Amino acid sequence: MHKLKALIFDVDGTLADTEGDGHRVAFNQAFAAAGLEWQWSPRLYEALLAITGGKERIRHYMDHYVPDFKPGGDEKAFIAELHRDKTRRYTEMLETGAIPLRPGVRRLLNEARAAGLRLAIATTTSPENVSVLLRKCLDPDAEAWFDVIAAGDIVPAKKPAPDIYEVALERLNLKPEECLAFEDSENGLKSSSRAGITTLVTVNDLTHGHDFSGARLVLDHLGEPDRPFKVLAGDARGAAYVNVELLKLLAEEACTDA
Ligand code: XBP
Ligand code: MG
Repeated sequence: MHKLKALIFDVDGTLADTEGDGHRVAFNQAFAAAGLEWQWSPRLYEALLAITGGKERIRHYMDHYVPDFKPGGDEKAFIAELHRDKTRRYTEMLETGAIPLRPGVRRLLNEARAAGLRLAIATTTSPENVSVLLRKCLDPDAEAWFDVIAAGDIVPAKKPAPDIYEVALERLNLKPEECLAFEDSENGLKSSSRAGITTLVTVNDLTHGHDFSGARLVLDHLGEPDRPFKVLAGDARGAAYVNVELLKLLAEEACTDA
């Protein structure tokens, strides 16, 4: 018998393709506004995504790509201020023009709610980014659909550490085997797997080359009745799109395997 009680979603790259045309652009705008000549090209950004967390990513860039650069004052405060401006620009971008949700996301969230499954978020990005994305891209009331939104700096160690998923489990008051996680990246999959949660991956243009061994199912997207997913790894049990029935089967299968 399956024990599935909750679905825990990553945000960036999983709910919507927010990285390339969203976060990356906001970082570059913040750099320009601060008078810095830094430009993160799509190609460079793809490499920088290996470092999760915007502040952590800026620090990594400074250490490895512009090692001679020294900010006037305290480095931590400099990065924090730069990142604050990036967050302001990113949220403003979403307020004025929503980024579309990935295929199947809205449908699956609605079906899961109707079936009595609880919803949660476990993400590296800042909480204000999650709020505006849910509000503008999903539904004005969408924040209330999620019992738990675990985001950003509430954990000192970001993905691939399991901490953010562990916080989500603790706040849901559920065991890992009672949940399924949805991720799009290797760091995300490592994080959810280390927390003991069975994970379904939907890849995107920035992550399709990642190592997803350990995922229960790897798909190109969640699919819709008129837009079937492609199975990249795992057994989709003959399904053409992800629905609650398939998720219950996956959860049951994971319990039997354990
Ligand atoms: C998302 C991230 C974040 C975003 C930017 O990873 O790594 O850093 O790129 O957001 P995941 P912030 O999808 O695995 O949670 O600048 O707010 O950190
Ligand atoms: Mg992600």
